[in-house]
Amino acid sequence: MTTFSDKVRELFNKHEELITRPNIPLEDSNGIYTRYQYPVLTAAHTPVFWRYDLDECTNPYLMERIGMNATLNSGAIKWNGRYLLVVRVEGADRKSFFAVAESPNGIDNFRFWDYPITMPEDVVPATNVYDMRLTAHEDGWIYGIFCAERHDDSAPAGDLSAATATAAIARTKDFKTWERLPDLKSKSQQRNVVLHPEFVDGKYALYTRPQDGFIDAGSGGGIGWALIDDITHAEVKDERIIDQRYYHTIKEVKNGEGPHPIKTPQGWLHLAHGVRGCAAGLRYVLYMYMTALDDPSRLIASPAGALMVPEGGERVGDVSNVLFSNGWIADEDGRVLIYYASSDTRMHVAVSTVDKLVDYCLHTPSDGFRSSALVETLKKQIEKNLKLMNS
Ligand code: M1P
Repeated sequence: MTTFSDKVRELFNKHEELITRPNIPLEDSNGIYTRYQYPVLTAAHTPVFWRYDLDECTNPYLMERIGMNATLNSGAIKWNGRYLLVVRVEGADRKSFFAVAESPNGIDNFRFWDYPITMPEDVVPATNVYDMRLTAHEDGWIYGIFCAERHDDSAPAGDLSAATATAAIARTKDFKTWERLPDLKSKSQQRNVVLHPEFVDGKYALYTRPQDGFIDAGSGGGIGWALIDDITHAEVKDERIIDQRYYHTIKEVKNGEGPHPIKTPQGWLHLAHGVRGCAAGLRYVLYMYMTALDDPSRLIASPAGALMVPEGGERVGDVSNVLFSNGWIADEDGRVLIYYASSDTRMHVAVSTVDKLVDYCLHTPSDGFRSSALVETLKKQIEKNLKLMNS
C-alpha cells in the first residue's frame, strides 16, 4: 500500500528530476542566438513545500493547498558567480510576487530559494507587483524597479478592472532584505521602467514608458528617458521619447524597455518588447536597438522587425502570443543569456554573444516603413549575392 510518506517522497523525486534536467541547445535557426529545448522555469519548478501542506493530519489527501499558476517575467543578474533570476511567480489567485531562483550555469538547474521575497510596501499598498528590472548601479546598490498595480478608485462603481500602474523602486545588497523607496512620481501611469546602470550628468537615469491608462500606451509615444535628481524621492520632471512607436511595425501599439542596456565599445545594446494588434489579440515580440556610448538616450541603430517571436509551444499559455523579457546577463566570456517568458506562463533562455548582437543591430537593415522600401533593400542584397554566387 502506498503510504502518505511514499507519496510525499514521489513528489520530491519528480520535482528534483524536473529541476535538474539538463537543458539542450537547439539547432541555430538564424545565426543570432540559440534557443534551448526546455523552459528554465515553470510553475512546477516552485518548491513542493510551497504548494503542499506536508502534514498528513491537516492534508490527508496530499492536495496542493497553494497553487502556483506561472513563473514569468524575471529580472536577471550574475551575483557571486551564480546566475540569479528574480522571478515573477503568479499564484493561483492571480497575485504575483517575487522569488529568487539560482543556477550554477544560467541554462538549467534553477532552484528557488526557500522563501519568496518579502517586499516592503509603499505608503499605499499595491494589489499586485510584477516584472522587476534589476540594476547593479555604480552607486553600489542593486535596484529592483517593478510595476505596482492598484485598483483605480476613480473608476465608476462596479468597474473592477480599472487599475493604475506605477513604477515601484526598491534596493538591496543581498536579495533577501529590500529597502523600499517611494514609488516614482510621474504625470502619467508608468510600466516597464528601468534604471540605467551609470550616472548620466551626475544623475540617475530611467528608461520610462509613459501610458495613458493601465493597458493603453496611447499618446505615450514609446520608450522614454528621464534624469532623476534623487532616487530616494524619484520624480519624472522632463521625459522625452528615445525609441518611438511607428504605424505598421512590430511596435505599433506599444513598446517597453526590457532589462537595462549592455555597455559595449560600439554603444549601449538594448532589448525591448514591441506590441501590435491582430485578429488574435495583442502580439508581443522582442526587438533590439542601440544608443550612443556618450549619450544613452541617442538612438544609433534600429534593426527592422523582431529579434525573437513566439514559436511552437511558446505561442500558447495564459496570455497567448507573447514573448516578454526583462532580464539578461552579459557574461564574462562574452555570452549574453537572454531570459524571456512565453505567453505569460514560463521562463526560457536563449544564448547569444555581445559581438553577435552588436553586429545584428548595426548591420540589419532598418525599417523603411513601406513595402516598396523593403523590396528595394531586398533587391540590393539579392544583386550582391548573385554576383558573389556567379563569380
Ligand atoms: O501580457 C503581456 C504583458 O503585458 C504587459 O506589458 P505592457 O505593459 O508592455 O503591455 C505587462 O503586464 C506584462 O507583465 C505582460 O507580460
